[in-house]
Amino acid sequence: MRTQVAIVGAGPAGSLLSLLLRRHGIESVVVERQTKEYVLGRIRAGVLEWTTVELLRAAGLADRLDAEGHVHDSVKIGWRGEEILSIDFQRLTGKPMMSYGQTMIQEDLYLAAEAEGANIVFGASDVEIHDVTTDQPWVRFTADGEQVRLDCDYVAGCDGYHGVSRATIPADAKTEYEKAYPFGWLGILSETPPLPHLIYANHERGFALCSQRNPMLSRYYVQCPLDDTVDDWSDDRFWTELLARLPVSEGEQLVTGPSIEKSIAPLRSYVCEPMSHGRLFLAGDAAHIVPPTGAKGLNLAVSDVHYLSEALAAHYAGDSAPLAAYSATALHRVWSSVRFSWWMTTLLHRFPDQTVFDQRIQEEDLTHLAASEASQTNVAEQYVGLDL
Ligand code: RFL
Ligand code: PHB
Repeated sequence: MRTQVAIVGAGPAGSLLSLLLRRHGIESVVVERQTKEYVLGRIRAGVLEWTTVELLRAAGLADRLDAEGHVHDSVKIGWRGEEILSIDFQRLTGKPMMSYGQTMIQEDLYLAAEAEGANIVFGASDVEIHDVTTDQPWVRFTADGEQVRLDCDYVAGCDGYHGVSRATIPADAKTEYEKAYPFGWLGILSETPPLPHLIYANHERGFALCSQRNPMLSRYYVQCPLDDTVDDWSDDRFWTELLARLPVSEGEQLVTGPSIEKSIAPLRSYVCEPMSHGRLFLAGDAAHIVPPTGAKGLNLAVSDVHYLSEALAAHYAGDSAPLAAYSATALHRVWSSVRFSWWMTTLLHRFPDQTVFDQRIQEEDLTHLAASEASQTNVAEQYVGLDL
């Protein structure tokens, strides 16, 4: 089998890349380890930067997003169980944000891929990437019990943090930057009306976040110890803990109900530099991880594949400079999001070794943020993200 670009992984990065390349007349084959149903069952991101919305619109992939996404102009941050500040990013930056679940984006991308005849091989096992430092790279995988060799011009590694692509790059050809945080997020979905705002809460019992998917589907998170399992968290325990951490006026509006999904994710920051090796280009979580506190991971996956698709299109049209610059171009945005997500995480969570002094410093940062429009503008600019 032969194609121009072999894409490993059909998460948001890989499936969107395949569609963006088609718009430039570039062929690709996507190989995905899981089944389609498995990928669609993962509950992850929920907040999109406006650049992500506009990019999906420009690619003709935003009909349902425009019909069903929830545009919001501000976020709230609560602390000490009573104080609340609101950051109005529409007023401060001229840009809103959009609440729209990653599951729905993934469904939209798979529907478009099917309608356009894009080639995605689900259930591909034993994926191996070969000869990326030659001009004839190839990928081998097993599908339906048969080994397949896929020859290509380029390989896009879009297979997430645990994929094979990054591991293909020799240790002496990459530098890895990593920070693990000493806690996780326990997230639940419930078929209850969400609070009208996205609210992040700093509390002595730990961080909490209220978000949404649609008018009858809410998404909530609480910070939890890394060794907790979902069995430690009955619905009752979850709601009691969430209520204890929210500002009282927000908690009064909370509608509780049975959870329909519950999962725990550890928090880490990670960057691999460069994001390329020979003819292999990494995009999305395969190259970098941010803690979800800044809502940046999916947005970075989208901006990476935007840069990569434009660079490949320029290359096939005769200009190879953007492809040579892909890693540097993407990393500029990556580090901006890594820094912001680290800062949000540090400001809002309770660290196990945190003293009362440290807590007062966090509260002072929040008090200052509440009083200073300059500080709010700084946060708003980073939350809505850089222009492409
Ligand atoms: P994905 O989504 O991990 O997809 C990678 C795909 O590659 C497949 N794969 C392989 N395929 C073939 N061979 C192999 N050897 C393979 N190994 C893996 C996998 O099965 C999978 O289908 O990476 P991608 O496409 O780069 O997308 C990244 C995003 O999923 C991620 O950054 C976001 O979900 C992060 N994130 C958030 N991002 C935001 O922008 N806004 C948010 O509000 C937000 N909230 C979140 C989040 C992530 C969370 N978790 C669970 C870590 C909230 C949470 C709780
Ligand atoms: C979500 O809705 O899942 C969500 C919202 C904001 C974040 C992270 C996750 O910072």
